[in-house]
This record gives sequence, structure tokens and C-alpha cells, in this order.
Amino acid sequence: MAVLFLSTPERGAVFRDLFARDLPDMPFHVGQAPDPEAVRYIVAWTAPEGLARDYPNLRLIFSTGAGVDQFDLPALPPRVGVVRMLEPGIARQMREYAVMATLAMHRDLPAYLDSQRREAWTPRANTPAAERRVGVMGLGNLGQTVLAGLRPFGFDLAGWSRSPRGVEGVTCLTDLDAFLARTDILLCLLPLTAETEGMLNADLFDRLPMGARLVHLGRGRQLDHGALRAALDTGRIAQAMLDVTDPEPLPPGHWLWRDPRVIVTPHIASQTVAREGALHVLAGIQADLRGDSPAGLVDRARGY
Ligand code: NDP
Ligand code: OXD
Repeated sequence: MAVLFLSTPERGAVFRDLFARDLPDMPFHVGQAPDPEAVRYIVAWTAPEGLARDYPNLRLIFSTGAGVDQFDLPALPPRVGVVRMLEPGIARQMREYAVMATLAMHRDLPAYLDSQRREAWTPRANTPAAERRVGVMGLGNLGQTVLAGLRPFGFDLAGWSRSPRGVEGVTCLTDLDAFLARTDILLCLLPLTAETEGMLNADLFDRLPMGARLVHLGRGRQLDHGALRAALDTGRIAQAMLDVTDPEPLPPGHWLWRDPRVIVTPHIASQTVAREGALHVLAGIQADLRGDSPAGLVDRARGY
């Protein structure tokens, strides 16, 4: 029985030390396993080529990130469980970024950065936080953490999810129309699935109040970039902050590099903390060895 780690050697060293401390009898290989048949667990961002053939005894593949859309889930053998990364550093960093981005949208930061570049001293009227309706798509681990981070600012908070949820201080909705109609700042924290791909499109933007703002934190392929540009041009969306795009990185000359209404960051809202990631994987393997389900086991049919 062995673990195969397929990420950077630096992260591998952190994992190796913690495995030696907490699971000393489990062989831990970085990059390559001398005996692939012994591999029961893989830690990776994407599935290695020939996974079904080369690792006949694989039980679990642990994603090094929170998302699992980078795996071709239907192509994995049914015996292999997929586990998303639930280390707490990801949620902490997402809370920081989402608070920063929501405040940037609330206080018109893109417009002020543009004024500064144009040497224009142009104050705008501030809107009280209580009059700003903030809506988070996705009420999972990250959506709920972000909402908790936003609560102290006094925004009028709502969240949208597939199944009914209850979050303190948040209007939780499953009706998308009702949710969008009351959203001035929209944050997307949905996983990328067949249902959410392309969901941030013209039809959805038209259901937002005029002058709404968008913070996109999920995956680039959820956003129709052309529809965003059109919505910015009509004023339906006033400003946006995107941490994820399609493609990543943006190609040279792409309009998003230069549009003053948009702030783009290079998919850095959260980065897995190696030490906490190793503890999450260790706990998952220990659970599996006991015959329990690891935390973060993905519903492969649902896609998240
Ligand atoms: P979770 O699985 O914990 O939560 C997902 C939420 O989305 C759930 O509330 C779920 O609803 C909801 N949802 C999924 N599909 C639909 C749908 N079709 N309609 C309505 N609601 C839906 O995920 P996390 O919070 O851990 O992560 C969310 C995503 O954030 C990741 O998949 C990843 O893509 C992205 N991410 C981005 C990062 C970045 O740096 N930019 C870093 C980390 C993650 P329900 O509650 O009903 O199941
Ligand atoms: C993740 C990400 O999924 O960084 O962890 O996007």
C-alpha cells in the first residue's frame, strides 16, 4: 500500500515529513512510484495518463485544490473516489479576497483607479453598506465562509444554492430569479459542472438590477466573457473583479487586460497551504483505512 504525490517537489517535501510523522508505515513517493500496483492513494491536480491501467488498486485521488473540475470525472474508474481539498487556508484566503473584492466594488475602486490614471479628481457619492445587496452564488464551504466575512460590514446579504440552506444573517434562496433581482454585487463561488458552465451569461445579467457589480471567483468557463463586455457597455454591469478567466492566462491583447471597468487577478484568491493540505490528506487516508468516508469525498455524478 503506497501514496503517490504528483505536485511540486517543495510541496512534496512538506507532505513527506508529515506522512513520516503520522503514517510512518505508508510508503510515500513523489513523482513516480516504483510499484504502481501498490499505489492506493494519489495526490494530484490532474489525473495521470493511463490511470485506470497503471494503478489497478487505486482507491482515492485527492485534488490539491478545492475544485475537481480539472478531472475528467466520467473517465475515472468507478472504484476511484475523488476527494476535494478542504484545508482551512483555502477558505481563509477566499474570505480575504472576497471581502477585498466586495469592498472594491462597493466603493467603486475600478472607477477611482481609472480617474487616477487620467489625473481626474472625481468624487462619487458613497452608498451605505446597508443599502447594498450582496449575493453569493454557492453556499458551500467557501460561500458560507465568505458570507461570514462580509457580515460585519452590514451589507444586506443573500445566498443562492441548489438545495435549501440556512445561514445566519443571510437570506438563503433557491429561486434564481428572486436572488438575482435583489443582488447589487454578485459573487460567484459555484463549482464548474455541466449545469454551471456558461451560467454567467446575458440572460442572467439581464435579471440583475441596472448597475450591478460582479465578482467572479469560481471558474473562468462559467462566465461568457462577451456577455460581460456587452453588459458593461449597456451599464447593466457597472464594474467587475475577476480572479478566474477563460483561458488562463489571458492571451496578449485580450480586452480584459485593459478595460478600466474590470480588475483582473491571476487566479490567486486562494492557494493551498501545503502543511494544512497534507493534514487533510492524511486524515482522509486514515478515515479510508478505518473504513470511513474521507472528508471532501465528491459526488461524481453531481460533479462537486
Ligand atoms: P462546495 O462544494 O462546498 O459548494 C458548492 C456550492 O455550490 C453548494 O452550495 C452547491 O449547492 C452550489 N451549487 C453547485 N451547483 C449548483 C447549481 N447547479 N445550482 C445551484 N447551486 C449549485 O464548493 P466550495 O465552496 O468548496 O468551492 C466552490 C468553488 O470555488 C470550487 O469548486 C472552485 O471552482 C472555486 N475555487 C476557486 C478558487 C480561486 O482561487 N479562485 C479557490 C478555491 C475554489 P448545494 O448546497 O445545494 O449542494
Ligand atoms: C482551487 C483553486 O480549486 O485554486 O483550489 O482554484
